[in-house]
Amino acid sequence: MSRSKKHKGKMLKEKQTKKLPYMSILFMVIVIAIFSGAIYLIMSKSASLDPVDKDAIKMTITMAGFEPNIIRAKAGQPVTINLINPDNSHHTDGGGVHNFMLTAGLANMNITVQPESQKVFTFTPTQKGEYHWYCDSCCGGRENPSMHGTLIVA
Ligand SMILES: [Cu+2]
Repeated sequence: MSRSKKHKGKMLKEKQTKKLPYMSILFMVIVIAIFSGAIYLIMSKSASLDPVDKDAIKMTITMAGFEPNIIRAKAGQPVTINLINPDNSHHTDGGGVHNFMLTAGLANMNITVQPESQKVFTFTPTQKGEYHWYCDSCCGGRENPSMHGTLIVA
């Protein structure tokens, strides 16, 4: 009697030790899946912020302002800007949305770029001069000194 009990106990122990590697493999698989998922998300986000139009002027707009904030152009020649907004929608001011407004003298442009996205737009300056653009969707908008840029048409 005592012998069979002992045997049963041994069997149970064996079952537990057999189950253990299976559980740790499952755990490892889950950990790897979570990590590769996170890496994929990070990579895909930065990849999507590469300019879609390589021939355009690459311009980023963040809470810090426009980069570059001076553009030189020639009258009569089209200007194409690839505006990139890397800010996310968690910004409390304006929800990460930025825009490019150029309303004085040259054109009437109001280009909105959503958080973590980009927009390509083209316009043709017709007259020489200096023109001002700004963003009015965040941080005080037009009143914010960093949310401005200058287009110099020669
Ligand atoms: Cu803005």
